[in-house]
Amino acid sequence: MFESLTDKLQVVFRRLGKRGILREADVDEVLRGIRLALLEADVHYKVVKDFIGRVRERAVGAEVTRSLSPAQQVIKIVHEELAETLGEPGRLELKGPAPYVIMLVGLQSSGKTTTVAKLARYLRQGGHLPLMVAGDTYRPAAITQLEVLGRQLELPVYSEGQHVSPPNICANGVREARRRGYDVVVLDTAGRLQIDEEMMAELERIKQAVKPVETILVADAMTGQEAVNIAAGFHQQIGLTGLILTKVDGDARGGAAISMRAVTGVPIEFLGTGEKTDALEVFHPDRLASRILGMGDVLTLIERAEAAFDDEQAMRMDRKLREASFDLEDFLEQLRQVKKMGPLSQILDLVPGMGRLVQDVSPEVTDQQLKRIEAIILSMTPEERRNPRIINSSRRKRIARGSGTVVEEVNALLKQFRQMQRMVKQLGKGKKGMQKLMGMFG
Ligand SMILES: Nc1nc2c(ncn2[C@@H]2O[C@H](COP(=O)(O)OP(=O)(O)OP(=O)(O)O)[C@@H](O)[C@H]2O)c(=O)[nH]1
Ligand SMILES: [Mg+2]
Repeated sequence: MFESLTDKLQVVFRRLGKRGILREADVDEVLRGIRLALLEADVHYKVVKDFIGRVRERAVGAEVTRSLSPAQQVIKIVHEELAETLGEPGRLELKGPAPYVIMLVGLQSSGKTTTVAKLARYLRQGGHLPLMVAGDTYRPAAITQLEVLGRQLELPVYSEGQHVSPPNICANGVREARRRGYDVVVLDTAGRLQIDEEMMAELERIKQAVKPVETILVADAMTGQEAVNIAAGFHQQIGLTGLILTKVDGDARGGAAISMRAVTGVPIEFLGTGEKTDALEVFHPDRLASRILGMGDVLTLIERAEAAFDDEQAMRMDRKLREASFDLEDFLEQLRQVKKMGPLSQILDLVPGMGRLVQDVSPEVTDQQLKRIEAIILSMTPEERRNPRIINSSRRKRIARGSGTVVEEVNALLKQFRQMQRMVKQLGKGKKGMQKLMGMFG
């Protein structure tokens, strides 16, 4: 699922990545791309409109964070807003006196019966004693299907055959659970091809009879634009507390997930990721958002960059660079910031395109080089660091000895530093110190 949406967004972001500075027109272009990608993934147009509006507002008015590039900033905003749209992490609300009743509803073949078994299994793992109730009397095979699953899992199923009304079966099931000490009851209900009055009325009666703590809509992730009407319909008529999306392992375009949560306002609790009873994932909006954007790695990098660089420090460096008063002390400080982000090899791997560029360089070598550069600078006196011009040949020899390196390496570093200073002056404003430095190593 989400593959094509992910591909399209990647194209949008790749184009963005090449921009040094972000103008309003760039933001608009990116947003057009995102909008199109979401619509093509079957996200409801109203949801898309809302989403784009929020991203735009933040992207245009965004305070410049010095630790991130403009492209990174937009990706970060899109990611956060997407996670926000997807809601909170899934959590079953089992509150009040036991037994807690969880009622699953949904259209035909959406995966209700399978999900009843998945949930029962999940609950047992969490230390609960679940009882499944066969509340679908319309299809003869439905009861058998649940009983088979119960036997597979060695979990109890309550059924009364086909000739008792579903509200009665469900109420009896809950009574049975209370009598025998089961603390959670998971109800399977009948599905219809589409929403109809009769089905809704019966679900309503079941709800009245058993007072569920959770009424969860089980919906097929493959449902396209229809998803919105289905979710809204169920929510208006019987009142939902949560959603479970099934068949997420299929090739759905993913729009349903984004839309259904947005129109109902109830959380997505779980994702069904396969036919087997262990194929159930607790829902995490930020993880799904990363998956949709296909940018897990970039997001990790953004987080690390933010953690490693505080804004104040970045601002100070920026000022120094502009005033060309950037010296080896500052260089050392920047080096240490880069090191805080993790081994250089890993950082480079995380930067799109970079991993491929430096494939030939052994990662140990790069990190080793960083350490040697640090040792060289540390062997200088503060005076030398502030004013590298004074480092004559006898000082070079001393520094090489002190850092366990050779004079050639000291020379190379000083040359590199002079080049950098020149480059900094040429670049002037605009680009940020950090990026310039990263460029040195790239
Ligand atoms: N790949 C995949 N298949 C699933 C998933 N959940 C359910 N299925 C399959 O979807 C089909 C329908 O599942 P059921 O659990 O019988 O659906 P239902 O909503 O109970 O159907 P009715 O009772 O007829 O309304 C079955 O073949 C399941 O194996 C899932 O997460 N992934
Ligand atoms: Mg069923």
